[in-house]
Amino acid sequence: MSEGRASGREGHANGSARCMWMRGGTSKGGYFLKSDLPADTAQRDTFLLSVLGSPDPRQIDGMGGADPLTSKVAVVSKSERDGIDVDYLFLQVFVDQAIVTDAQNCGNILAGIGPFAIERGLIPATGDETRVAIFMENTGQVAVATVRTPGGVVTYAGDAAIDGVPGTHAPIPLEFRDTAGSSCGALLPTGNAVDTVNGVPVTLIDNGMPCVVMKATAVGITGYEDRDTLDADLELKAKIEAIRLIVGPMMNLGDVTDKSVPKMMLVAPPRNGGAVCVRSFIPHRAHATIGVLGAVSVATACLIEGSPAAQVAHVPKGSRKTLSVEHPTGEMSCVLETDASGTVVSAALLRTARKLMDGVVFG
Ligand code: NQM
Repeated sequence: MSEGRASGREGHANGSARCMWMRGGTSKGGYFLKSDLPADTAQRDTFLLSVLGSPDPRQIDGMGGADPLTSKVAVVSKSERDGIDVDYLFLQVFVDQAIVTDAQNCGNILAGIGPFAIERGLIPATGDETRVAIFMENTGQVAVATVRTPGGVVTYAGDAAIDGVPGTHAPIPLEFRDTAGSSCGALLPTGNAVDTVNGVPVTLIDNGMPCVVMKATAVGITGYEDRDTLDADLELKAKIEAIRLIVGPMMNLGDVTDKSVPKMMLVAPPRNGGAVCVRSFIPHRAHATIGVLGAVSVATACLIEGSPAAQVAHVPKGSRKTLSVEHPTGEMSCVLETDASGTVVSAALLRTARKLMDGVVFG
């Protein structure tokens, strides 16, 4: 075991490990070097559940924020792959169940990976900006993050604002390529632009995140509700969970009862000059904003003729389109690049991140 690896020391049953706590985009979680965590997956997960304080709706005995968006973990290592700087495994630690899953990616936590990798010395800073090529182990795809490193040091301060986070911070542009079919094997795993499930027309799509996109009105809401209203709507939640369980196998995800995918995306016409308005469930709680790759997948659905999203969206013309995805606390702009056939070939978004704590965490 290396220094800092979960080691059972200091009277904590599950040990301790070196860790950085960071906000990545509109999420927050623990960032670990892979070498600082137990190599055995079961031991690692027991440690992480204990660190976050799960299972417990308040996560009172751990670092988690009693919300799936703040109960997240990044495991990072130097990459052996050609042209890649670091490997990133995302783990979602459930709040009120003893589940740690790698079945999804996370583009928000991804925003902290570049700064973390530089701070931990996995890669050198290369000037005022450092481009970090990140292999996303969950889905086998690559993202490139650009980190501000004036004088060879990571800075988190800057003038970029993202909705859902107060204040301004250093911009961290993220670029994705070839994210289609990340977990489902194909952009449209059923081969259809629209399937009808329990009488609701849906698009089953995966452009980096498996998503079920439907009109909000098709499940009885406007699509402009706030997070608390959505979370209190148990009838709505039951309706969309029933759909989710049916489409899991259709999307090649198998039984999704204990999985955090697919995400449920309820779309409506934009209200603030954007391309589309979305309320998302991830999958059992409403999202405060929207996931990064979730937004990419919904924006992509807006380009699919005849889909529920296309029916409500205002899509700009041109092969390089900026789609502003409106969410409960603002918007997220996705820049989509399409080829001659109209297929999305790359996506870019702006995020920020901030180091909150660097030290040793106890399980
Ligand atoms: O879709 C939450 C988040 C996410 C995921 C979730 C994400 C993404 O906002 O890339 O960022 O969908 O569970 O952190």
